[in-house]
Amino acid sequence: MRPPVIFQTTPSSSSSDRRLNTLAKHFLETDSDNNRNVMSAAPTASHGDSVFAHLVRAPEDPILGVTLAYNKDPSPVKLNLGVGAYRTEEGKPLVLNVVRRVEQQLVNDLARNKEYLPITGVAEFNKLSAQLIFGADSPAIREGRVTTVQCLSGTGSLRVGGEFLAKHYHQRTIYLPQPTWGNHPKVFTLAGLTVKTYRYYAPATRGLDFQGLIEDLGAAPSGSVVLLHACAHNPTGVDPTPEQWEEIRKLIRSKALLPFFDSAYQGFASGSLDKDAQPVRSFVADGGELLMAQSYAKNMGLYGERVGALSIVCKSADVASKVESQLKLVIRPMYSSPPIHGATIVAAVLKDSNLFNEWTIELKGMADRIISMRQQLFDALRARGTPGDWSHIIKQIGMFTFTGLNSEQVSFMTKEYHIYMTSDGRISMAGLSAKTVPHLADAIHAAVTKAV
Ligand code: KET
Repeated sequence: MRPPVIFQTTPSSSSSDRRLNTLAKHFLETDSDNNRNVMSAAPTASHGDSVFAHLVRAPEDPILGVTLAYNKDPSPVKLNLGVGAYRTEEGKPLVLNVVRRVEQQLVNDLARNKEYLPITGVAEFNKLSAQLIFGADSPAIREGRVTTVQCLSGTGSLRVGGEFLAKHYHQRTIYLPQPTWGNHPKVFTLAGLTVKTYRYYAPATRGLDFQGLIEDLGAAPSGSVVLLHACAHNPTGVDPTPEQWEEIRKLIRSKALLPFFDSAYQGFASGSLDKDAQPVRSFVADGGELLMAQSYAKNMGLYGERVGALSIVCKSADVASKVESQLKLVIRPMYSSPPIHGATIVAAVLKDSNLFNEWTIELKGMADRIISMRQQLFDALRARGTPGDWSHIIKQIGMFTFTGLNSEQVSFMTKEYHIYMTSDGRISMAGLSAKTVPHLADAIHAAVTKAV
């Protein structure tokens, strides 16, 4: 007699049928020695301790965790100045008009599909992104010496670049400015690089420690990688002057250090995309090599779409194409290929001169609103006679003010005023509005005059 069939699997049966069949067989198989069900002996059994029971709870992210704490606060006056994300005067997230319009066009275009992108992403997006940062007339692009791959926003671009360097570059040490964006050390350490720091910020002047920077980069072993914020340094809001950039460039080139630019705020420092790209372009113009991580999170408001690009400028087109072939080997096992939606939006905006102009106007509007918040906060503190020199609020640039408030003062402001910011005293100016400036000024005044 034939054995009973549990689930009949025919060539046309669905994959769920096949899975059920396999599962059923597992249940019926018994351990012939002691007649126990084999599954009950497995470490993932439904009873007993979790195989993850030994885990300790990890702390929240120092930046993104601020938003979580803010969300839990029921106070009507609460204010989130933590994460660097633009808000309108009404305190609402902003989707740019130009983005909305392009999205409508994309939805209506029935010729579009959702096939996998190539490993390197949307080709047009890559070409236009390189032009945006290096300049449309960049000789490096013309000569085919630049390879650009679409990545998961700025963070993903940094990570892919870091992994590529750890695999293929002879010097595995990367120097980060002190302080820097809190995620940098983690990204590069996990990519396989050794992280060291160079002096950047002078707390006494709340400005650049240019001497310290030159000394530290001067003492770095030849070939070391140096991370540079392309503009609007996070968290300090302090950038080198054009003359200082020139000295930094000469030092980096004379010591054969390898620059790795992080450009998360192009257009947010001065309001001009070209002006903010100037330091980077001078490094490309000297013919040397570099890495560039670009993000469209802030300047096109595409935070959650995760749109960015990694470019590597090489000495020759031949090297650039080999570099690209190796970047594909980094990306494929990491996430296979990037998402299609955000990069298609960016490409549409960058390639059409009308949409591009509209974008630059909206971008300038965001940058100008932040600048006006700086002035309003400065004036409000002056009006209150708050002790201390607050001129750095108007001198610093980009999305953030590095207030100089210490972590006790920050916790005081959170507890008493429901104002949320990172514990290093950084506030996102983009989260402020004319309506909320007085509340923040009151809180800072109280923190400075009353807190420990
Ligand atoms: N670089 C810098 C300097 C930076 O400030 C950010 C984000 C990124 C890269 C990455 O952005 P992405 O969204 O991956 O394109 N900074 C803000 C948000 C965050 O921490 O994730 C912030 O500092 O608030």
